[in-house]
Amino acid sequence: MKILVINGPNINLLGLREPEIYGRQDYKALLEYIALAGVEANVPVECFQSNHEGDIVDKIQEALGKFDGIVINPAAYTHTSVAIPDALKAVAIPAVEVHLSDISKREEFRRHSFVKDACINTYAGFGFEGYKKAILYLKEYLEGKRS
Ligand code: CA2
Repeated sequence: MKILVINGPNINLLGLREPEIYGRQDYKALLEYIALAGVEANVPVECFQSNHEGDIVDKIQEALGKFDGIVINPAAYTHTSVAIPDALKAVAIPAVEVHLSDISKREEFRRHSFVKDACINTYAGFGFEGYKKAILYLKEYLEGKRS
């Protein structure tokens, strides 16, 4: 079992501004947190970040046959992209959506996710912990312990 974690635009700038929304920790700390979550869950995890929608679509397509599950924080593309959920549906790799902030309680334009329908679950508003929850959820799902 192998899980791919995808982070979208500007997540690489975490910690620079808006700590009240995204926390004080930077992207390097997020990568370390996710790596530890993978070790604790005993699941190999690979991380990918891009500021480009097409690169994220390419990565999802390339995941076919290589990864069993995808954790994705599409960042701003959550609210604009049709290509990313289309790619997730096309490869049919079980995916869990993650957001650091609770997008349901933010500006109107952030409340809708185009990606949600292509995912088996969503964690929003748990900060870094959302990624761990997503990895554990996917692990149980892939082991057949969740439907
Ligand atoms: O809450 C989340 O995880 C988001 O996906 C984060 C995105 C935002 O566009 C989504 O609506 C919700 C933004 C990620 C990074 O934003 C930064 C803002 C200031 C400084 C550094 C990064």
